Amino acid sequence: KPRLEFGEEKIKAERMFGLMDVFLKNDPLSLQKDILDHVEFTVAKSRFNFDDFEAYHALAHSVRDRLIERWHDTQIHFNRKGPKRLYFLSLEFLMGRSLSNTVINLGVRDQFADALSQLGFEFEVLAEQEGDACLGNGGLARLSACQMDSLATLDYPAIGYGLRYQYGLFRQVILDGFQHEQPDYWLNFGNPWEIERVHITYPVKFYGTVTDEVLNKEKHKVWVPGEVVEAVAYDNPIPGYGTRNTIVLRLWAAKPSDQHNMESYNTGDYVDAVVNRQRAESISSILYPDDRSYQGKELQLKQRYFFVSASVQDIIRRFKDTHKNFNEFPEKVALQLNDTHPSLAIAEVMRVLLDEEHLGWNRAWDIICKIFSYTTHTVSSEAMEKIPVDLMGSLLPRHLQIIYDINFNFMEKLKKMIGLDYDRLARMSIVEEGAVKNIRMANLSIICCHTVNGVSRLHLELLKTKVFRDFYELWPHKFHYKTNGVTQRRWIVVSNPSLCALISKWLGTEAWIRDIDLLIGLRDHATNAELHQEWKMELCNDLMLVCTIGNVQVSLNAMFDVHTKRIHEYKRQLLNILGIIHRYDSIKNMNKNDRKKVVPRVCIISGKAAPGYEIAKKIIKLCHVVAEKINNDNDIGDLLKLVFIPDYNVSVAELVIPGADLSQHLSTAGHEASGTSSMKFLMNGCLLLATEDGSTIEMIEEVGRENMFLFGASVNDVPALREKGPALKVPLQFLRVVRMIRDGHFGLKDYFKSLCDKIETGNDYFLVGADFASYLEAQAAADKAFVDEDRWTQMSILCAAGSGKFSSDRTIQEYAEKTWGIQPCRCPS
Ligand code: B1N
Repeated sequence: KPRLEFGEEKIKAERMFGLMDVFLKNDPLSLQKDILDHVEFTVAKSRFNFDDFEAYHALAHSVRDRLIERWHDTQIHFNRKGPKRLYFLSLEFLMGRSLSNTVINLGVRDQFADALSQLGFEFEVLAEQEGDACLGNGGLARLSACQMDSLATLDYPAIGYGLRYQYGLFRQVILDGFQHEQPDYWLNFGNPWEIERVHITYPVKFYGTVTDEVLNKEKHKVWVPGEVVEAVAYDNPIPGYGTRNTIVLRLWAAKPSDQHNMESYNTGDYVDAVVNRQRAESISSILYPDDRSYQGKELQLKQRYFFVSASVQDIIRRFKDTHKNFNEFPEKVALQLNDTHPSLAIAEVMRVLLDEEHLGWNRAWDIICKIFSYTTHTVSSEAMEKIPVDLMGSLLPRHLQIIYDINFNFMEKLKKMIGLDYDRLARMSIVEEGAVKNIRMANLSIICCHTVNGVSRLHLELLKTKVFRDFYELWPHKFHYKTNGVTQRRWIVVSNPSLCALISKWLGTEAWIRDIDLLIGLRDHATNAELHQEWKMELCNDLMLVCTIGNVQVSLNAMFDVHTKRIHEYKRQLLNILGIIHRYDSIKNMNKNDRKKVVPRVCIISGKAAPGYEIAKKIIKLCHVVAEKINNDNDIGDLLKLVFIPDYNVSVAELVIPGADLSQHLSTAGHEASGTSSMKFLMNGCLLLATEDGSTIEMIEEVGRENMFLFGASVNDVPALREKGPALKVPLQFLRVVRMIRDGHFGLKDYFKSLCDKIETGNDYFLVGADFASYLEAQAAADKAFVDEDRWTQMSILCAAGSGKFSSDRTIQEYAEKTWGIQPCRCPS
């Protein structure tokens, strides 16, 4: 509703509208003028003298103006229509760079590129100036980013909530082959993609006590906090592709609050008080590196509650702007918990409904059970989050009471349903008894959410039969899965423009960029010689990758074999390195003739190890010493190279994935909930060498077993193999390569001893030895297929053609229809 309507006000309003153009224009002259204006007035440099970095900032601001325009329109449209909204709560978002993605989604990439070239700048060069936004660890965080892109593109009324960490995921620096961590102070050079909302702030309370008060003759709990911190909103618009819809990712930053400790100003030292206030900012300062073992650190819990409280206040404020009665809350609000990290939101909404809105327990509980859904990304009970009761009681005393009450009610109900099976009751209780009492966040989430989703079909099977078996037996209807997906906009259109053009040419349309099912049309051309020719050229286009590798000389005819993901024992980078040592050793022992038959390989490994994860760090060092040996062995030449690319992040992935011929996904079966990098490789026509784990199982159905290189024990084999212990048979080749490391063939034999011990028969939890023979066979099959160019090209086309299921558009549509109950709400163009 326009504010200025009557009399003089109306005249003012007309004048304002008259002064505005309806939309910003995208012709070359308007774009150039915009960019130069931003050089002069935003970056504050003379338009006659600015460098690439300043040009990037001016460009980014011009793009951002267009983004804001659409975002405003979308908001107005949503407000007018009042649809049910999805609130997506995640502590991690791996957005990477924004510029290229944004201009492509806005449909102005070529216009900007033309405008810039007339000014003497190259778009791609300026795009390289942007740093990565690494506000997350790995798969889970990049998944959130892909899902935001799909939510916007599919016109869903959604808002993402997260934390604006001042330090993103640590930077990995390799010194003498060892990983070192450095802080990623990513905001140092300014962030043109965010809009600071100084007026959108909420107080967040911590510590203190809970008292009883009587209000209107009813007893109420009142939480008197010991500390208050302010949450300030930073909005990051997320544009959809092929739509005007632009949604927002709202990130919270902690600022000192004026409510904080006012007395200290009056009573004590002014300077100390100001310094203390400043400490508030530390709450949102750092992203915790994931080591899959939540340690119940106070600052981390504080961070999570800070995020949850600000988001919940924002959601309730938005609801109350247009609604008086909370009965309608479930019709307007869906809250999605990305793993248990934000699951305190359950207790927080309950607290607000009880203590601030005075709804009464039953009404509040009824609402809670209708609005929350939860996706777990975890496969083992050990990795489930627990918070020590003492910590929770001191930081969030009222929430602990509420969780106890929820648990009491649940236990009473459960006893009626299953009787006095105390073991089972203890397993299902939210409170874990023991030397240290803990709150089990997964149990809390399952009890309070209407839906629990796994991230692949196999993952759901594991949840039902193992991790959440007790709950599944109680409430089978709650458990579902939505196989993960990735956005083809980022992973083909942005990162592989030549493949994108090729696909559009052969499908005769660009519609697959919004409607991924069309990709299947490539199958019709899978044997077409002309397509083969063009596809082969595309596959050979590894130049960017070669540049990324840096100073290692490689042959362009080689197979580019890529293994990129977090370094973790279960992901078995060690299996890859042992395989490489075996290949090296075999080549060394070959005669001249046999050497001629060897398919040259460039093996690329990249990934970060959690700072405290010693074994993972040793794997990185092992990779370096092995590379050192092989790459400098003249006897080997171009036949085998090993390169470790430091500091793996979204931007590195965008370079590496399009250039890969083969990618490795080696998790011990039953350990990878889904895996998403495989989906990006598959879309790019890269062949997969993989175990039958997580989402790979569904890939087999989509592209056919014959188009993949599968190996290793299946999920059902794993327990029996482990049980064999020292009796487990491992191949001689395996013993030989481990011996080479033990004997110091690559140096540092003492340092690598513990690593070798870990895969010693009887000790080898992740079954590196047991899977070794089968791994080598799959590698040999890949070599054989690579030599037959036509066969390889056809396999590659069929992989891309069959990758449609793994678009996050499909995932999001399933969530929207089956879990969240939201409808598209498309802003008119
Ligand atoms: O989530 C991805 C899956 O594709 C992967 O298989 C899964 O390993 C990954 C604590 C996690 N699970 N758990 C995490 C991340 C950060 C943290 O602090 C745990 N990440 C996954 C997407 O579903």
